[in-house]
Amino acid sequence: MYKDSIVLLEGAIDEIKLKLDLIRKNKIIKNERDPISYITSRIKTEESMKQKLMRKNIPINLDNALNKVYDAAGIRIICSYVDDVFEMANILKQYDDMEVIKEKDYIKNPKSNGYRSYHLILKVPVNIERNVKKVYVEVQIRTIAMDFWASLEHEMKYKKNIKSQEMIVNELKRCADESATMDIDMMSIRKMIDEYD
Ligand code: 0O2
Repeated sequence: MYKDSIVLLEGAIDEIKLKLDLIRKNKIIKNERDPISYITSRIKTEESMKQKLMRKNIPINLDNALNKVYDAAGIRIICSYVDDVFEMANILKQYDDMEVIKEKDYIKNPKSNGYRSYHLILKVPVNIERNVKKVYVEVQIRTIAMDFWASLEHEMKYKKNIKSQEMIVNELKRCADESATMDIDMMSIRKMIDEYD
């Protein structure tokens, strides 16, 4: 469906990665802590895009894949601490050349299943020769613990006929809440340690 647009989608991801790389280098030069633990990125598979368009009752075509849903290109920024997540979101929102299309704070407002993450949809200019195209990128910013949880919960979605589904859903919710408490505790401990030279 969007094979010919891969270069644009990858270009948009690279634009954000370059910005993130500079932020990290600048922090290191200033002897500040690197807020990012690691970064992953992906172009959504055509199959997954078709499923998403169908789920949202949107006709399956290239224009809709690139402009009606916003996550053909996606970046995940994994931070150690919750305050780093908000710092990264604020930094990314301040660039003049990227437009913030949508913002969802699933940390302050977790989903009922326990999902936590900060989502930004950015519109990123990509220069190819003399053409500038604006490309949507979904940026998910979360802690290591939130990412660990989301990966496990995501696995459940691919399994059919899970017999103890209700129990697993409840256990996942419990883990999400416990790890959210741990995230806050770890951040508080880090802040206490930070007060010493
Ligand atoms: P995949 O396979 O990860 O690509 P909307 O803004 O509601 O119109 P959307 O895109 O459904 O559209 O918004 P939302 O809720 O911000 O979700 C976008 C992505 O966040 C999802 O993409 C997931 O990657 C992640 N996500 C959201 N909710 C959950 C959740 O409950 N569990 C997990 N593990 N991930 C979640 P996709 O396309 O659904 O999936």
